Amino acid sequence: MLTRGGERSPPRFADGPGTFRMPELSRNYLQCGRFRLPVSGDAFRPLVMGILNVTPDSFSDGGRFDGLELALSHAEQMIADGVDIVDIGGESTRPGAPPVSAEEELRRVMPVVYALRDCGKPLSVDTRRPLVMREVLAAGADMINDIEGFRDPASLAAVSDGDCAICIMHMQGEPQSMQQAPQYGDVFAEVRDFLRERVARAQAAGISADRICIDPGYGFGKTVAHNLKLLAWQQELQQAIGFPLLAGLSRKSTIGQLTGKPVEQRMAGSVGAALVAAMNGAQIVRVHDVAETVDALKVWDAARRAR
Ligand code: 9MG
Repeated sequence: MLTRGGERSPPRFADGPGTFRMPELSRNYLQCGRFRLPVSGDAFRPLVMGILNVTPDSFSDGGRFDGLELALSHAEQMIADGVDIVDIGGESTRPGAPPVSAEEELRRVMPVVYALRDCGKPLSVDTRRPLVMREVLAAGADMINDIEGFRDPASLAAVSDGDCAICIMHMQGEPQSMQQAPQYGDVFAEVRDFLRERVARAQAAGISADRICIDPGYGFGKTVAHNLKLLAWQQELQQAIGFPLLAGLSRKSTIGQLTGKPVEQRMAGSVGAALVAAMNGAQIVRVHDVAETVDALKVWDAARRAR
């Protein structure tokens, strides 16, 4: 299949999806602020990023964690359950969600960052606002997860100094309208080319390769068919770019459409999706259900090591 740049989509590995290959990365670790997380080599096992929404209408927890106390007890539980990274978000990214001001986002997120910064786990903040990025990094955050892929030059400038990790995600459109009519010629090639270009820009802005991870952005301007194609080809995507890959499918509408389940009954489907993502080359999975995902990944990791 020819892509716009004339490059062919890579052929699927002969042994098919689900046959794990150790990623070819220039470094065995992701530099994540105060932490170095193994992403390849003997010490590697898939990392679990736990979602800590601090929005009143959070995507799938019905706003139960909008208070500081509830957010902290949720984080404590995730840590007890074996989380590797805590991802704090103060703006809902679900399709159709209205944007919030930077001030409101800071009001939601900052107390949580201050309260958790010595919890022993890397803190990621999911934000697309340069002001929020600067403030949370100054307060001790280790990673910035930007659903806009750092397209705003001010966002790149906000993260270029220091040693925080960055997650560059692909999204077609804006959260408010992205699911209205997503369209691609070749979704694999378009996502790959976008991520490659953004990685190059990040490196040109002075961000070293060991601080960067990529994300196909499941559900962000993509139909179920687009998401499935990316998931099936995800290992090839990771290897085509050569950076650790983060996959977030937890409780998303694709899981709902595949299982026929409402959001509050998507745990098993989400654990299955995280497992498929890890088997297809994700180094990090972003999930709501930490304990269940950790257990599922332990089983797969043990089996892959026995081979
Ligand atoms: C904030 N957020 C919601 N879904 C996400 C996903 O799939 N990846 C990343 N990096 N962030 C996400």
